[in-house]
Amino acid sequence: MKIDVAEVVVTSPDRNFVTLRLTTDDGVVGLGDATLNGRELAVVSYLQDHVVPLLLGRDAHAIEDTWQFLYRGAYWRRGPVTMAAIAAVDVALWDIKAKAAGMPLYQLLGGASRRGLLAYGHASGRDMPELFDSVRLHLEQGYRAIRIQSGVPGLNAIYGIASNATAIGNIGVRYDHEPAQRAPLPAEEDWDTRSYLRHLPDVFEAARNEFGPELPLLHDAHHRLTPIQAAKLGKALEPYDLFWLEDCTPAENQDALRLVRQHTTTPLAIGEIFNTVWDYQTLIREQLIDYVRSAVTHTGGITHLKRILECAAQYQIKSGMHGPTDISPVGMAAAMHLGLALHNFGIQEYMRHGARTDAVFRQSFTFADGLLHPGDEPGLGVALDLDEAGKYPYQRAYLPFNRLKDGTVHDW
Ligand code: GCO
Ligand code: MG
Repeated sequence: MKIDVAEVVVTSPDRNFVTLRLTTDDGVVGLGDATLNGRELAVVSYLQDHVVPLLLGRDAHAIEDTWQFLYRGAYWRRGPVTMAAIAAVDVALWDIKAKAAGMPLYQLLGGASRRGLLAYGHASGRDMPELFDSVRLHLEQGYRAIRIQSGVPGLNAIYGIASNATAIGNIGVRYDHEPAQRAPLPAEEDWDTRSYLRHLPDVFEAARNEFGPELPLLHDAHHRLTPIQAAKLGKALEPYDLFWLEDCTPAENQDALRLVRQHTTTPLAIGEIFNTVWDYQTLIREQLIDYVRSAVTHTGGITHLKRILECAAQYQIKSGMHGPTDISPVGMAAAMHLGLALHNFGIQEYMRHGARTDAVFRQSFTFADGLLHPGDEPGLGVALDLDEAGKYPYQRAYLPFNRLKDGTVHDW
């Protein structure tokens, strides 16, 4: 079975998505997600100009060989653009292999290790009443684990706070706060770490008083703290029993988490902007984290993320795969199949896509009683409707950026 056609499809139903669509000489179609939020067209070029010519005529079954060929053959290694492009090829080939075998992909990855994947959603509010309404809405929608992000008095716009609420279909309201606005220039947010550190423990105390001790609660600090600030926050949050504190320090500095770890037992998660196993070497070997946050889409696909998670398993570190709306339904399906099969699955981030996105990408997953399941269709269980996709051309979008009160650009 040879790769006969390789197309890169860019569509922007609710936001931009980049999809690689491979067709074999006997007509099997495989899909891979290559969406890199705010830098989408760099991956399109990497695929179209440099990878597609290498794929035509290759054995579609040779997944490991193709991975090594694309990774080592490029010579220039790692990085989000390269690893998203390789991920798209890898996932499309797994989709093809599973369809050829007539099985849902998780069966090829070892079979189901559980009934479904515990998923968490994003609740947020500018103040506590708004935040609590958002938590209640998520509970009504079936979530059994919830990330909470709150406004900070004195700051106008910060990461993770819903700016608008959109009514969608029969599932209620989607809080559309995922960053990357369709805009000619990035939006500016503001930040003050001392105000945040003072305010956040009160938010968690109020949330525990309101929703009780059982509900798993998570929080994302989005890389904005120094190691000692993160250590202080982790300690302050210990009474509220977080499921995890995410990205507390800038992700480039693996050593930072050694200091954080010395001071707090709050579980730590990191990795959404990592792209290879080498970004995790220190973190895994020294047991400095509890959850691996990488997405299949940005980490070289199923082949490479499985490798990372198998290393992590030796140290009791679990998966917590990245799943905001900038991971396409194809990338989400890949995460669900891998998560269902892995022994050391922890939790899956899951935000709902909009109705237009769901019409472009027809999906077979289910979400019931807090658990996701990828479904039992052969392959990933996602079909790309090219006519629908063609209705929504690419629109330039940028992630926001952040300034401190004195104007200094800060981690966003
Ligand atoms: C998360 C992430 C996202 C990122 C986004 C950037 O935890 O889901 O932090 O909200 O900011 O994926 O493109
Ligand atoms: Mg995050």
